[in-house]
Amino acid sequence: MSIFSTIPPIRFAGADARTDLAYRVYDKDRMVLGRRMQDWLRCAVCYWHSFNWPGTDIFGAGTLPRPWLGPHVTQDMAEQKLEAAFDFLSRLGTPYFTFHDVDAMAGAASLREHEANIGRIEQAIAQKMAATGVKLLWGTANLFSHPRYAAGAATSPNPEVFAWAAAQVRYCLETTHRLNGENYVLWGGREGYDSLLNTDLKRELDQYGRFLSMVVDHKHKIGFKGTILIEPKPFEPTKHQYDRDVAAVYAFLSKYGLEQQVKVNIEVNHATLAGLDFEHEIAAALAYGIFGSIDMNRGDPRNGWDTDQFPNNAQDLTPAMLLLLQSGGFATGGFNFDAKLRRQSVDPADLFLAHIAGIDTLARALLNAAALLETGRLQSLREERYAGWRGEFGLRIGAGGYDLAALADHARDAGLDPRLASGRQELCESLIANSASR
Ligand code: XUL
Ligand code: CO
Repeated sequence: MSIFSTIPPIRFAGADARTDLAYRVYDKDRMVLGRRMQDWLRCAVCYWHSFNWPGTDIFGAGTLPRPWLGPHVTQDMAEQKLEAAFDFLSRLGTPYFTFHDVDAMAGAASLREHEANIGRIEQAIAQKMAATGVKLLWGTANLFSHPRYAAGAATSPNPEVFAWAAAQVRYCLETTHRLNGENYVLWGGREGYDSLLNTDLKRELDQYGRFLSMVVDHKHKIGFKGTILIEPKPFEPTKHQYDRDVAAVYAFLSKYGLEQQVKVNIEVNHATLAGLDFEHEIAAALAYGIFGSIDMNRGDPRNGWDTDQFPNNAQDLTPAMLLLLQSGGFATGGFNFDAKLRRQSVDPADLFLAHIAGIDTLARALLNAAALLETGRLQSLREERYAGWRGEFGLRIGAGGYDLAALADHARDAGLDPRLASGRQELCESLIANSASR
């Protein structure tokens, strides 16, 4: 029994469903381009917003019924939360969940207590996973809420804080490993600065590189086969976060020799906050070979903070879905709903309605993208645009057949006079606009 027990299991009922508590588009076994919808999307529910957030904001108290929360979370409360979370997950029917160490476990004042409490909840989680078949997409350690992390975790000016962070990551990575998690995420919420005046940026980056190398070494030592992921975000809570976007993460990884070891978890609204399109971040990660997973949400177009809203616009997401499909889909990643309710959404049904809408939005974008790919239009427009590079001249440049002087001489002597060809941008955009799913 939990606050979610009055909600019936959510099933696919098609466009004419008679209840709001049903999927209208997401039909998990429907085949799309040779793969089940569920296997393309690999949806996950996050523990923190869904079960660990009482509906507070910076001006107001909690509004949501979350009887298992309080100033000090006991093991009983943590288990009550777990019961509710898995009741919700099995009714919603998503294959995965994600969690931070402190979301799931009883509160702890010392590292000894922390180690014991994460171990106790791990056992209870393992039992719930076995009973329901729900799997772990990723675990992560919260290295940003406690006051000790106000000046950073790995990038703290105090090495004792670095050591605390190392301990938390060790326990959480090992727990994630034993729970067969498919990835382990590090979001550097405090790995950045509020003022450059008191910050040694080079030192902090070196510390962060050292920390991440230790995490990667430990992963190999314990035989964790999942993917280590960094989640870029430009700012909030700090003024500047070192992992500001995919390109910055790639530069950091390659400086510390970790570009083969670590990938990225791209969050929609973090891209927006960085002034980038979500699909840009996916394309960049694919280009650098570090695409891992996605945190699904959206911001509000009229403000610049992290509102973590559920997605509801399939057309907006279609370009990202095209990239995902063309790259062959997730390896170990998935779509994790890092999204939260609005404070007035106080009914247990609201958490279902939010996730149903988000999942149906993804399913619609998936169908749109698949239908568009099947027509081959976008692919052929793009191929045509680069046709010159597949011709003899283009291939020769690409293969290093000219040095700069030789190419200059050739361009001059051959009297090259290239003409601008249409980019067909409006046509491409109209193909997206008209890709509404059937
Ligand atoms: C914060 C955020 C985090 C990470 C996990 O903006 O997205 O919840 O996903 O720490
Ligand atoms: Co996130």
